[in-house]
Amino acid sequence: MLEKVVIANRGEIALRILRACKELGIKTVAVYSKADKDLMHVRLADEAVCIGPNASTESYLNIPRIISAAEVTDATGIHPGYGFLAENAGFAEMVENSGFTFIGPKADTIRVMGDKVAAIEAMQKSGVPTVPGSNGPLDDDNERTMRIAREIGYPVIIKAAAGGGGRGMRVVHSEAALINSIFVTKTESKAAFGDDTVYMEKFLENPRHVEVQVLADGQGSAIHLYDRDCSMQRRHQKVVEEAPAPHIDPEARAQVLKACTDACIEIGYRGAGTFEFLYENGRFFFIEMNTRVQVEHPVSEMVTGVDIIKEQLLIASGQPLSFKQEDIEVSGHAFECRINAEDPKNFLPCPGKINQFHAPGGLGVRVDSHLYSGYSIPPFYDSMIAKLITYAPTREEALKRMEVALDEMIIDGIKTNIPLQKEIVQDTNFAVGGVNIHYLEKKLGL
Ligand code: MV4
Repeated sequence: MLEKVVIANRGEIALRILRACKELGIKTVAVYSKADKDLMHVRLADEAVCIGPNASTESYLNIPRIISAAEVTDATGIHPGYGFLAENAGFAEMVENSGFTFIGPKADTIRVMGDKVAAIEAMQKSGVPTVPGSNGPLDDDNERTMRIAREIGYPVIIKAAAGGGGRGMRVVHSEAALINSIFVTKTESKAAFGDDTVYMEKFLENPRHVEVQVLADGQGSAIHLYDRDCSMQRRHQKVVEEAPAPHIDPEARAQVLKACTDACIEIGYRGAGTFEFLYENGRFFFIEMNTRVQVEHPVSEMVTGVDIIKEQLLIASGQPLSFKQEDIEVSGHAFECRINAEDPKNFLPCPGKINQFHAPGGLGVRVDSHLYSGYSIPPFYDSMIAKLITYAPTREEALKRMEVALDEMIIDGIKTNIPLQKEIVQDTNFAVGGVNIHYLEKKLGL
């Protein structure tokens, strides 16, 4: 078993990882920037090391400082959380080469999934359904490119192989615009990622974002924890997530879940991961794989009873998965509202001091947050300050529970998006379930 783990992250996920380590009897090392000395998990960790100034480039993204912190504390493993270095293959490699356990997939797996063209190719080989597209990079043979687009049918979307999460993509509606759009996407991609490889897909106009959570031990076993719907988003930032995804065709679901676990075994996947799909007209289309634990993992935990972070730690400790797919049942329904320190009208970040924090509670209410009364939210990092999660036997009850919990939550001293979340949970179309990825932006009049 891992003996001592460096938590290479901050905020709510650092606290979440700390709790899982404590339950498993693993010692913890918090690494923090100057601005983060008052974080809750820094107080609760067995040891804490300041790794640099406020800027994340000099602290949470500074690989040598994080590895040094592991060295000076005699840690055995490093958990990257999400964001920061979580999907940096070079980091994973350096962690392992320095003699520590990276709590995540092999560096090579992270590298393959970071290259969206390679990821799609790997998935197709394993029978995961993908979006009709170029199946490989576009080259400078314009005739060939135009032929591919014609075969797929307009609109098409040009995506950067090094992109993902909504960065480096462009929709093309006609052949007249195709070649220039590819040129612009390549130029932007080169500037942003240092790589101008692009590929083409059919542009799906009104899909939902449905993703599948998996756990694999890298020793031949893989299971899924069903699906989540994350369609309620604005500018590629998820706002509300739920599990399981509502109104999914049962046959398509069974097929895609099986394909995901098959793919994990085929590629020798290790750790927690997420297969991202677009879901339209009863069909799933793979777009990307995330090789980290995700912000929204709690909704899957609530409906399956599996502690995803504990499983990450057990897998990284070399233990085979202790359960089989048949042992995992999905029961009930869960929602997660992301609570951000931001102006609910213009979405600008609102850091500052929390005079009073009151977390809602009661049956089926979970709050994953590092907040406490008197804490000051620094202006240097992401504005997400809490995740409010509700669970109930039915979707309807879980949604009502969220409405009540949002009313009870007090975050005094700064502006938050709680008013927006209240609007969303009272939205009649959201109550029915199954709204698409454009719903929130349209509702907000963007
Ligand atoms: C797409 C798409 C439509 N068709 N691909 C955006 C984020 C990145 N992960 C992939 N994205 C999209 N890819 C095809 N072929 C629409 C989006 C998209 C989107 C996807 C998921 C969640 C929110 C989104 C918002 C805008 C566009």
